[in-house]
Amino acid sequence: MKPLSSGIRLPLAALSGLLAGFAALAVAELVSATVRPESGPVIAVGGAAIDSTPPAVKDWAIRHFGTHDKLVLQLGILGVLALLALVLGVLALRFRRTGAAGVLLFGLVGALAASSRPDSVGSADAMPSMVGAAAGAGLLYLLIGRLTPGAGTATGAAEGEASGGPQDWDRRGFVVAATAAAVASAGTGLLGRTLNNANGRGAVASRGKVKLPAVASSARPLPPGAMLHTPGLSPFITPNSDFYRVDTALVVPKVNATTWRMKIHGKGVSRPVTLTFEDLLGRELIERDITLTCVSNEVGGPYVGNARWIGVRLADLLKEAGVRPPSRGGPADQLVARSVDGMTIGTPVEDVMDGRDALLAIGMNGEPLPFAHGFPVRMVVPGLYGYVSACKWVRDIELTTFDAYDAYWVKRSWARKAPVKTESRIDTPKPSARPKAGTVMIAGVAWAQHRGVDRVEVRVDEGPWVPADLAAEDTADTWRQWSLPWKATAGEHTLTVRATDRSGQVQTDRRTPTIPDGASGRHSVVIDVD
Ligand SMILES: Nc1nc2c(c(=O)[nH]1)N[C@H]1C(S)=C(S)[C@@H](COP(=O)(O)O)O[C@H]1N2
Ligand SMILES: [Mo]
Repeated sequence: MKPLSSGIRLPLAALSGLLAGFAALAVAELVSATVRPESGPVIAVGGAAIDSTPPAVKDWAIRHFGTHDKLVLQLGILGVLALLALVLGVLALRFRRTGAAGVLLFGLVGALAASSRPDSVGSADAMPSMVGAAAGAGLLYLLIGRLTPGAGTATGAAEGEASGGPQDWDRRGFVVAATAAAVASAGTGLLGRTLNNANGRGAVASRGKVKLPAVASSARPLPPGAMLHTPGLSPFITPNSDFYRVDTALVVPKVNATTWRMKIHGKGVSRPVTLTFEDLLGRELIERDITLTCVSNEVGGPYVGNARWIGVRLADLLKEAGVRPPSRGGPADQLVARSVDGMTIGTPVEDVMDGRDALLAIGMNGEPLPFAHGFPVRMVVPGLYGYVSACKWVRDIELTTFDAYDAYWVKRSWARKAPVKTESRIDTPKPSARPKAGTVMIAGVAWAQHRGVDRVEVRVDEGPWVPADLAAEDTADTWRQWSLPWKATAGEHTLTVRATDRSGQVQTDRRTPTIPDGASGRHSVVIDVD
């Protein structure tokens, strides 16, 4: 065997590694279409990476990549895989079997990740990675064979010699095999993608068929003056397309509403129920405006939105199931919602049953829930951060206790209970804006869900707190817009806002990080007036 450094064989071996990796992923994609899209190795490893990321890093990633964090993660995994594939290819040139075995080993990692995901359907989830890795390993073994003397066909070697000087490898054989492998992999991968997409089409069709019934209780008509229209200010109702999205799902679950079922069971449930989507549509529906906020939202951050939700009162369903809140002697103080993608979200039973509009929501701003926001059914509970209240793609509700069970984020050092903190945000002017001296509109939103916002004040530099004009309140569960015309003078200025909620609490200036129960502090914007 020749030393590794011999000319072109080295980069060709690396290329073989890449092709083997590509083939493995393509075959895995195709096999995953017969299992479920989430069982593919990249998604499974990505999901495992998300779940085992330290909370601080995850919080950082959410903030810095926003909703793109998942794309970044997938690209990162693909980048690492490509590097590993290059290395395995080079290794295989020297140790052909070992290189191929290396590909199998990575398949095993993918298989283990896939079959240990919380939403795993069992050993079938291991198939895409295993079959894919077997294909990749076989291909690598074959391609390296063309590069290794003695392994190529005699004619191939002879042709190589005849056409281009001394050569001890099967050039034509390699080119043919490599090209065929690349084409076949691309075709296989595409077919897998297409089948995976087709699998989601049933769910898409089921959503298209949903007609939201008339509601028994409409949202309060907006009082006059509830909406301000200052340029640059967040709209009072956040359109679905602009609504923030925070979840751990690498692939948005496509749940078919016609086969969706949800169970309510557990401690203190005397009459367990199983609900279909039809059942929900046939029940009394209410429509409510509720502002949702993420615990990962930094002071001044974007992870807050206000929507008009339609759903059934969760408390009614619980009562029918025989559930009593702890204050009335019920044995369960925690309601754990489970989603189709294995998320668990724990909510205080007391909060859900204390008369607030805790919803099992099916509609958002006049349409069925978008897939990204939990179609067909999600929870929405006014006053609590999303991670302790707003389970999307919910499929199971279990009554238990906080002592007996820690939900997903609690296991990762977030707080068990997390009411939304009183916060306010300056939407305009933007940081580093350069408005002209004269009247400048300062405007933004303030929220203290389920308590209500009573006052918003703005301060310029170290000046006095000046009350802002508050838009009329929709409900205590919604945010309020505010604005303040300001006679801006030239120079650099710091604008700061603070809200006061109905319990009299002034938004604190004490800065705390998002972990464990939400950021606190006041939002400031530094601008330069010309
Ligand atoms: N299944 C599932 N539900 C979930 C989450 C999730 O990761 N998976 N994230 C929660 C968090 S942290 C928040 S803030 C809200 C966000 O809801 P949205 O994406 O519709 O804005 O969903 C909650 N429900
Ligand atoms: Mo969140």
